[in-house]
Amino acid sequence: MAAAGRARGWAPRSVLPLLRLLLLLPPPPAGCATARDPAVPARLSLHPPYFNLAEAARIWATATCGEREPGGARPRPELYCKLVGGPTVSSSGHTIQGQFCDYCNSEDPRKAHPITNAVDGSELWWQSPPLSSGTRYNKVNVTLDLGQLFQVAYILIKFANSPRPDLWVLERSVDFGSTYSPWQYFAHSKVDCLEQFGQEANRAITRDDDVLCTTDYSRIVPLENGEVVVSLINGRPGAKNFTFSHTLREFTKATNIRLRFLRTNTLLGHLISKAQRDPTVTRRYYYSIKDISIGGRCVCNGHAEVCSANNPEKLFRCECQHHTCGETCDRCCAGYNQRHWRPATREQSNECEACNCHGHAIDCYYDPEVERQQASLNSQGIYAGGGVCIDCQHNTAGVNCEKCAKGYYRPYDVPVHAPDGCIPCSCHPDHAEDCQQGLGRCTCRPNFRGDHCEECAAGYHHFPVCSRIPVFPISTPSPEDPVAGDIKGCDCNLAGVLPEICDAHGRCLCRPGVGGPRCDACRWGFYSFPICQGEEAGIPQSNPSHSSAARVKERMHVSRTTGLDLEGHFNSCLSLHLTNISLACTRDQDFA
Ligand SMILES: [Ca+2]
Repeated sequence: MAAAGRARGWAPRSVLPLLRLLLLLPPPPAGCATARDPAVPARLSLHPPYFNLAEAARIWATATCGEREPGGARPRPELYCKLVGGPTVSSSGHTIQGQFCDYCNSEDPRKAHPITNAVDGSELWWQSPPLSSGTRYNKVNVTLDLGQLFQVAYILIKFANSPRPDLWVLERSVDFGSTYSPWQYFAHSKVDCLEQFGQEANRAITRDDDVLCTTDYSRIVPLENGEVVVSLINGRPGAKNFTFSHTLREFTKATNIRLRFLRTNTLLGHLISKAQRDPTVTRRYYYSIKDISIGGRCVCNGHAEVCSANNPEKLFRCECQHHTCGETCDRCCAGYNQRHWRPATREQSNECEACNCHGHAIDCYYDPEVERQQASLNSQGIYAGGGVCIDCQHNTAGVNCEKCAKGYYRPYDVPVHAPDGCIPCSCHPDHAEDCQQGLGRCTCRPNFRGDHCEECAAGYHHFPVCSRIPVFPISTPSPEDPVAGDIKGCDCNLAGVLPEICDAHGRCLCRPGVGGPRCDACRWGFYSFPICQGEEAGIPQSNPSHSSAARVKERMHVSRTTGLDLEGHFNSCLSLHLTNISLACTRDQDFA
């Protein structure tokens, strides 16, 4: 096996424009070196020029004539003969039974045929071991490692001093050589296409990723200097609209290209099985390649018109435009994710769009849900796109860093993009969680109230602690022994209680003159709830509207509800509480 890495960073050869014409490649995109014709509308997708990928590729072969393999028993120098007569150029070869023969020797520069000769652009060639060294040399692989992902438009292979192969497969890898898939099959006959590859020969292309089996390039003639041209774009349905055909764009991608030779061509191919043991015949059967050209370009997704290796890694890199980034311009640059990334097309540049973070963030990400909700403001001030600002600075927050962070507010007259627009809320952090935008009024915690949360909220006491006023069971007979799940607030009549309402045990704290468990009646000797004036303030006047019949009715009600004979007491009650008899005399303790 021979391997070689080649220097990168060279200029494309002048032969490529000719190849482009020859292969009817699409014209270079607008913005390239050629002057733009004003009559032709500018393409909105950008593409770097095609160049010969083979010149920068690493190449190796599984076997090379005159090169010793590890543990191999092949002779060196290794004798081979040509199918045709004399040498085409002056050589030190000699003639055996009318055949021109010579030796390969990797140790003699004049007789060496290393695989690097296949990509050197010169007349030197690579040559495989002849089948006289073993019929296993029917199967030889030549692999090119492109080093990165490229889009390949065509492959041109010039063969040297042997006919083109009889049976072989052109393969590609998009995962740096881990797996290979066929690009095109080559066979001498239609039967071989079917039997060897399961493909109908020379079928018309109907799909962008059709893998063809062609018999055009396996004929015995020319015996020397034959060529194979494979166009991977032209003739396919997507060729006229390459940027729109995802299938064709994918079909042309490769990181590695492999020529998997399976059978050499012979003058009498059907006799090879009989002749293969005859070294005088089989030393004429081998592969030779003078040069391989691979027309390809960087995959830049329509966002770059220059791809160069002018970087420390010496790898070809798209010089991305349209605010795109990444090796293949396959993502939007930081801060330009207002829209979802898309490749450029002939009609649309699909430029990445800046997010509107009001100068408070440098990066953003795209969220389709935010776009669906129209929650993101673009740089034109319109709710369009799905950019979400990342790491808002200057105490800002929100999808567009348009809000102030918690604990900060922006006064009404300060613009949203002002770097110091968000100022701290002037609220005690223990009393308030935040403050309102514009005015800065404090948003109090639940147990505080007031503009500056300077007092306890209803139901809380003891500023600045503002703890909750205790709550007590009312449905259990003993407030000191509450039942879990049966807790309610103090059950007091607020018209009759002191400001404290109730004590730590839930007992209502009645105002002077007021009595009862709920402080909802005047004590004995006081009247006019909730005023509950004292007796000494004067004997109330008889209420003339209160008829004797009504009094009897009320007296009977009191008797029923208390179960006591209160008639004597009731009369006294009536005499004192004529204005509010039902409140004053319906509670038993008032009569105790
Ligand atoms: Ca060469």
